[in-house]
Amino acid sequence: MADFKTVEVSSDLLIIGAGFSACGAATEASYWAKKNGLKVVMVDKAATDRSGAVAMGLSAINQYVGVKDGENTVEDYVRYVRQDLMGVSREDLVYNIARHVDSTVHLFEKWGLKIWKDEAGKYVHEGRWQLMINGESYKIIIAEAAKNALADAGGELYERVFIVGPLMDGNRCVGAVGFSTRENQFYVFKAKAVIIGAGGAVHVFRPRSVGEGFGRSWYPPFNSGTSAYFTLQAGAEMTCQEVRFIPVRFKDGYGPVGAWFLLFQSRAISAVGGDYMVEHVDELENWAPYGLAKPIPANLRNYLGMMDVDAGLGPLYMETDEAIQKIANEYKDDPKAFKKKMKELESEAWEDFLDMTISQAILWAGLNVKPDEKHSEIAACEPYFIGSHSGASGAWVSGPEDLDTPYKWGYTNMTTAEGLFAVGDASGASSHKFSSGSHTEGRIAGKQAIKYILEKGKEPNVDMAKAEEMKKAILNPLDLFEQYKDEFTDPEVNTHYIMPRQFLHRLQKIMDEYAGGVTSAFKTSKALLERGLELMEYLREDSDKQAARSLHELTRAWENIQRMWIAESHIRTMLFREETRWPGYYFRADTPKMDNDNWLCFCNCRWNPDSGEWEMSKKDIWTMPGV
Ligand code: SFD
Ligand code: AMP
Repeated sequence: MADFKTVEVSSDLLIIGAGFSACGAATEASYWAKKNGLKVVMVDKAATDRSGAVAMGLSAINQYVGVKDGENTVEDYVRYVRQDLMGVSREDLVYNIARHVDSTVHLFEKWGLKIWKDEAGKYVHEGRWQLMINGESYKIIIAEAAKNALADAGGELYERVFIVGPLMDGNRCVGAVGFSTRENQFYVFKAKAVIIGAGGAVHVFRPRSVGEGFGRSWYPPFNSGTSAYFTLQAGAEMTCQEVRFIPVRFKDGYGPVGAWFLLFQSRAISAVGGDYMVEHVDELENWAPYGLAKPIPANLRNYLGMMDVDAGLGPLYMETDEAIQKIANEYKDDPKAFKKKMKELESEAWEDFLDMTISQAILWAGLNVKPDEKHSEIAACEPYFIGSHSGASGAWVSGPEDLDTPYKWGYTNMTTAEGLFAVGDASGASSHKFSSGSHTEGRIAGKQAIKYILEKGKEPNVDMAKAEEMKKAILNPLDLFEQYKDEFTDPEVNTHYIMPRQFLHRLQKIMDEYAGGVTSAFKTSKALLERGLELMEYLREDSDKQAARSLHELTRAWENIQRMWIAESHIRTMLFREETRWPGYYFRADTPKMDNDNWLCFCNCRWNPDSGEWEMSKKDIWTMPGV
């Protein structure tokens, strides 16, 4: 076996990930841990300052309810999420986050985040729920608060440690194992409670950007499905694994469109100039009641655009020039004011990208795009798993104590595995949390996990023989390479192993062609899904044949395995749900209609660690009384 030192780290609470939700958890848990003499440890595969979805920054805070200004109520937000997710949301979780999210945003501002204000000192809204920010350093600000809180409570932060999977004592999660991405060290983290906040998953499906563009995607390429793998391996129940997210973005640079649609009130059109939201309005009746209410759900907005693409009317364009001209025209009688407004709009347009998707600005510059002169191409991206945005995949977690719901078996945000909490993209059916809501959910779970430790926490009973077994399996790709590398002249072509990149391409091909990826125009069917599952079996058989030359490739190999698991749960859940509910995310051609009588429910899945079998189930939707 490769020579790796085993490092043991003990704590009361282990937080996995140091993204938005985990930073929220660390900030809040540290406060309560300090009061109670408990130790918190946070661990991330990258560096907290620039890790996860917000690494490059963001240009807006997408969840702010604005209760203090009387702008909206928490119940309004519950209605909004119900509508956007075609009726399928855990309203208790959405409500719980929404009632606390404003205080999180106020903390962000206190910590130094610049939120745009108008002349009257009020926040500038991008849309009803969204606030404009100067967000290039958003992640650094939130990371600083988490690191300070941890340090103040005597906690520890481990960076560049890749977490592979959970340590279990029966149904109780007692820690995690992983390895350093920089040194030959294997880590065994022991804890009385664990919070998983390691984000969603990308590159499960074949991306649009391949070849020299490989690695470009809307979602951060380093979130590989660790959260879902972790909770699945722990035997926890999952929900909405079929609800992937497909954002429409500026093509190839993946720049955001929210500011264009909401702030600049722009239209999107087909190549022949039609506004697909107007031309296909009749189609929305097929998706009533959701298709007929406002705002039209994100998947339906996608779908109407896809109808044009399917009809050969692509490319689609964002009418940036028209939108800018329309706003500036209000000043047309005053040439000086007009010029000033145009300059201001132009710089806002560029800042939107420079705050969060710098490569889109570079691409625009490279293609000589002037947004005020010419429209710009948009397209639907490949599918991603991001339960905190407009997707919904993640673990099935216990609801808040004070609401009378059928979803309570423990502490808020605890999964069905004892002592294991899930937050952000890791927790399901509570979409539209975004950055602020994910941090809020982290705070909620951080406080609850400390409560759990104080009331029910036990010394973690970690079987070190089992941990050693896991070490051997985790380092296997390095051993395999060493053992067989000299048998062939090309180290990447070998009958004994495959390289992580080759394995990834195989996974992506299966998902793309059978599970409704880009080249299948996001369509699938029972027959395709069943064939996809068959091929996944072969892929799984080969998953322990991956070889790695370095720590870098070892990371890639384990990211692949995590992706393979989220992929399988996705296929199985799409197969289970015999209807089409979210056209624009995926379309089941053999069950093309929404079927509220049978499928207005959650579809849950669980991998049973004892039998190795998958269990599928339906769960009722609880609707908030009076909302
Ligand atoms: O509008 C391991 N999001 C936006 N939210 C907003 O509020 N405003 C916006 O402007 C947003 N835009 C946006 C957004 C997301 C993305 C991808 C883009 C644009 C391109 C949503 C938020 O970013 C999102 O909701 C939160 O970030 C979710 O938080 P969380 O904690 O669930 O995920 P994370 O922040 O990505 O952090 C994950 C962390 O886990 C680490 N990690 N650590 C150890 N071991 C492993 N094996 C690990 N695997 C992953 C990561 O390094 C990371 O630190 S808009 O354009 O849509
Ligand atoms: P996006 O950049 O698409 O992620 O959008 C940012 C925010 O604006 C999210 O909350 C979206 O749901 C919302 N949004 C984007 N476009 C629209 C639209 N056309 N109508 C309503 N909401 C939108």
